[in-house]
Amino acid sequence: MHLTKDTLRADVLRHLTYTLGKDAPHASAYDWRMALSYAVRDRIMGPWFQSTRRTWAEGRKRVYYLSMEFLIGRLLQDAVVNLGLDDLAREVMAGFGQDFMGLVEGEPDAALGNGGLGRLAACFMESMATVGCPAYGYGIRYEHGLFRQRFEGGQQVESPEDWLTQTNPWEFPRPESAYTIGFKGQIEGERWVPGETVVASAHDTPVIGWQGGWANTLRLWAAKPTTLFDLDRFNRGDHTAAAEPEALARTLSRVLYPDDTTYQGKELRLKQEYFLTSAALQDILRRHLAAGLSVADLPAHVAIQMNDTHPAIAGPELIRLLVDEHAMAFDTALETARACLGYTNHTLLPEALEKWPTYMFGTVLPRHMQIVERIDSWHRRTFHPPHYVGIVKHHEVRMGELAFIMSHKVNGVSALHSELVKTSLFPELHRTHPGQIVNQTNGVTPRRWLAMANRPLSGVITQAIGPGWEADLDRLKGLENHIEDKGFRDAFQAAKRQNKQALAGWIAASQGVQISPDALFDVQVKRIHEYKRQLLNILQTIAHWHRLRETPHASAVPRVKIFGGKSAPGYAAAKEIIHLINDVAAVVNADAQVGDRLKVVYPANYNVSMAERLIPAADLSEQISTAGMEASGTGNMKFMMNGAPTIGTLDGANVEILQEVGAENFFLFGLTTDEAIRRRETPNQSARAIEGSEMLKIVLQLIAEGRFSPDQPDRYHGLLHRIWHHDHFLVAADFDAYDAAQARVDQAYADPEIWVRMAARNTARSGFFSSDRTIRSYMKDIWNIPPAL
Ligand code: 26W
Repeated sequence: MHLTKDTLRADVLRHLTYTLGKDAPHASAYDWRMALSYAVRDRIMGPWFQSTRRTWAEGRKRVYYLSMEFLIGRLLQDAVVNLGLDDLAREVMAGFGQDFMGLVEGEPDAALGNGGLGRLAACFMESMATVGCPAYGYGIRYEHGLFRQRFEGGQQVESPEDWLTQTNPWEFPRPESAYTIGFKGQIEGERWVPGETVVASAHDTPVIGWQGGWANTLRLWAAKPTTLFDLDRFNRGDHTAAAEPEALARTLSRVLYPDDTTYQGKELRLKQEYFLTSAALQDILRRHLAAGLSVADLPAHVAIQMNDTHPAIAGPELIRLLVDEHAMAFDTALETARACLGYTNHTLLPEALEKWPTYMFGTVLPRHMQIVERIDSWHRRTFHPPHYVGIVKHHEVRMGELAFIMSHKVNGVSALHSELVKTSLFPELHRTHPGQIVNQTNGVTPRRWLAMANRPLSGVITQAIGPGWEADLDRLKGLENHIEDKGFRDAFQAAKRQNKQALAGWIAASQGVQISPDALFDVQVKRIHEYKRQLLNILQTIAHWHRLRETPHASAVPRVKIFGGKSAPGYAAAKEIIHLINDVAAVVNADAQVGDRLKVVYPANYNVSMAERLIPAADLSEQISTAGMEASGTGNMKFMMNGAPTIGTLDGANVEILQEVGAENFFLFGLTTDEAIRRRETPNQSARAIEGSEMLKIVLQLIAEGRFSPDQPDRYHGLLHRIWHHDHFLVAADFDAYDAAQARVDQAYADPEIWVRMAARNTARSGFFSSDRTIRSYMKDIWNIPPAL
């Protein structure tokens, strides 16, 4: 991958001229970014073709990662960093009078996901390319990704996102790879005659690994009509009706469902899930057969991973294709499918578990309904589970049970979560299929989240332990030997300070709030959800504010509370929390008495790019979910890598973070999973907790009086009533412990020599949380694929 400045320069100019049709003196920043993107993209073609050739020449088994979400973010800088073109690209673009980072920031995020599950899929794609795991990601090419968020009067307002209004330089349309997808209709004999059809048309994006050693394909499907246009109707003057088939088909890939963790039984969603899954499976079979292999050999060559239950129709669909189109016997088809399929569970929340009314499922997918019933009876006959266990129950098709039964391995995403999958989500199926549930603790890609997002710290790391840690993250352990070296500690601190200064500049410019880089940057960024307890954080912020006002002259560690995250549009309780955070921010930030000692900022429209700014500048990572409710968390790992200690509960992967980093470098508080379950059963548990906490009483009183909503003093009375009387998420029960943990944070931060050691130890001990480790573990335990690199 040796590339001189002159070649890259010439390539950028060539694309500007011949691909974009622009003369340099008239080129806009957009044109320059596109030209650079194409020039960089050219460098991916070599490894991409090479990887594909090797996979087929060596008859390698491939993984197919089926996901309704891929939360990718921007790709230009990622490609540049992975190809090692970072310095070159800066220099070349500067030569054209263009600021490289300015161009990078012009790229719209590919926001084809809601949160953790979608971002995990994107990290996995990058890691599969880095470790040399032959893989295809399959998803939907949503025209509109996750909605844009803005605040009006402190409240969330959504508007459509439209990343595709600009040309997407990273994708290749593949109109020749198209499949017909059927819905509804009848069964005639054993044959399904769909009543509606659409075409799934492929768009490929290459995914390049570290140092360009391997590249895989992300294949996203766009829905197209089978018949383009009703010409007869058009000629008769009925112009709107003429376009109907097109409009109908397009709705399928029009928009990403913005519901994170609340499931709604909408027919369009079921159709989207089947659209993705059927297109992917037809493509997998076509490729397998084109290589001259037989359908019976499928499990030796193909591993299919279902990212949650969203593509769980893959079980019945693969059986349908094998039985109806390849004349395989039903039981053989079922065993073949099971040998290929794996299912990852990402949530225990009952409201997130997909269940389809049998009438809807049977109407949209009549053949699959028959197959599901046969799978259920095969399962009963073969394994004799307890009589009440089944896929179809109470007139619903339960996708969790379907995915479980149709897979050879089921996995949770952290050690704690995987145990809870065994004991509380699928206890009977676990007893019926011992050993089928395994753990695969999540990870994140250190290329995007450290090498790319945090250049200052990456430089310090390379200076200390040499290059190459980016693809061998356990090597960060070597930083431990430098922690007692004052020069290293100063450099570590200086890198953090540089990131904080950059963030302060961005916040001043975008939010109009001045924050001091001397303050402790305390960051909670993630979807807004009651179980993640942003409410606990803002209540403690109020307590802190109150104390500062009571003791105006006491020396205190200055803090900036930073929030980021979107609520599902229909999630009223989450939207109320957003409103409260913004209301508190307005009061606190205008309080001259408190001044720089406390600021609250909540920039709107948190996304992958914003995470890349915020996380490297964070001093403290807020991971404060109610124990037993966060499957893993992956933001927690990104903060740790970037040298921000965690304040958190024993939940999800926090447990493993604590284990790796040690209790001295983690601010632990709160009830455990078992204690939380018992506490909820205690009568009046929240009222008792409030009565027992002087500070919490004051905080709730301030809100009740309308101190943060003077224009509408009773604005939060509903919210307060819920804290007093329900409080399922145990905000009151954990308040004092959280407040005390925050005091320990202040104490530690007050001594920079203590703090920098803690921060550096977090980075040094974060190697386990590389998604390379996660992917190698899936390859070994679930996919049975050896690495090609
Ligand atoms: C059907 C509605 C729906 C949509 C999305 C239900 C559930 C989901 C996802 C499972 C929610 C999700 O993103 N889960 C998160 O997955 C991450 C990656 O494993 C974990 O780190 C998070 O803890 C988990 O909340």
